[in-house]
Amino acid sequence: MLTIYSDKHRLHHGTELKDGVLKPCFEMPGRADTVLQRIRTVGLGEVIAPDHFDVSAYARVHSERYVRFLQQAWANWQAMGRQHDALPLTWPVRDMRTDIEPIHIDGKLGFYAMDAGVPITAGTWEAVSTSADLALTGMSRINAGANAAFALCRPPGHHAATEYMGGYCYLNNAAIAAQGFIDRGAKRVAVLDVDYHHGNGTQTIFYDRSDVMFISLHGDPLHSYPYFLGHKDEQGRGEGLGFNHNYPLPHGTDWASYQPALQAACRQLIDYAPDALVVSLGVDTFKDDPISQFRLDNEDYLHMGALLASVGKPTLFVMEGGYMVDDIGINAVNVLQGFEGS
Ligand code: SP5
Ligand code: ZN
Repeated sequence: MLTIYSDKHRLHHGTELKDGVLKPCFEMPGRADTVLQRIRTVGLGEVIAPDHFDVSAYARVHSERYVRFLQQAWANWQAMGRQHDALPLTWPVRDMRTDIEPIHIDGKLGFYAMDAGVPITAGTWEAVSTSADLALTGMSRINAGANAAFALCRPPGHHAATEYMGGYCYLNNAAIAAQGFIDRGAKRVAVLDVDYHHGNGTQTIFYDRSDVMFISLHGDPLHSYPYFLGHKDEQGRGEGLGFNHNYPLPHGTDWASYQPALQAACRQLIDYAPDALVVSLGVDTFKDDPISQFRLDNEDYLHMGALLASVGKPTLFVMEGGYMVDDIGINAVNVLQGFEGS
């Protein structure tokens, strides 16, 4: 399988607020390095650099003012004489105004964030825009006839919505790629999100649409981040009603209880018959993941890949989460090898 990769991801590694303390993000450069190393070890296939895309491709699913904010945030922050990572500290909760963008950088950061897990550093824009370009390059290769591709994205994207970042995510790589397929003539595209965390950003972006189906398997938001979205009764709205499917699963879910949900999701994908499938591939469902609560084991990811192949559609894999760095390469590449039937 073709992999799209860039070492620009190393330009981004920040600090997050966790358990009341500022700590280095679990979302760290070693994650992508380990996956790339595994790809080379097993000889998965060619590894190519991304093409460059214009920011207008990102603005197909994000607002222009949000993309501008991401581009300029570090400069705005530095202009205040600040050297450390930029983090938000005030959020527009219920009954506050979201129609007027604040001018002060502290206002902007809260306005465009859902949490304090999205530090902005000097290299963040270059890393996140390159990450989106990886997904767009994979999309473009599949559009040109490839059966599958793996965008080794870092930072991840599925928590980012039209106008906000969150959960280590800035630009929604999977959503940008799904929209790319539509813009190149696809009638229907499906996004299947197997990251441990609900893909709130992707769901929100496509919630009113029937041309992009979104399906997510994840830790029940009653107990797991992102807490405020991902319940079973979220089925889409208007035109999009019936084109959003959530499978919230309990703590301790292992392959025996995960497999039937994934099987059901695959049946929905087959019925929908998309022109292309985008898989938001998070492997934080692993039993030893430091921030998640499922119990999948290394070899379960081979079965996951085989099930995804049974959908029988051109498939773009987009890397999302997975924080047990020692196993992230084995688990992610097992999905890809399972998909290819090896
Ligand atoms: C892309 C992705 O996987 N983002 C995940 C962001 C999660 N951020 C908040 C995690 C809070 C987890 N707290 C659980 C503590 C367990 N000891
Ligand atoms: Zn996750």
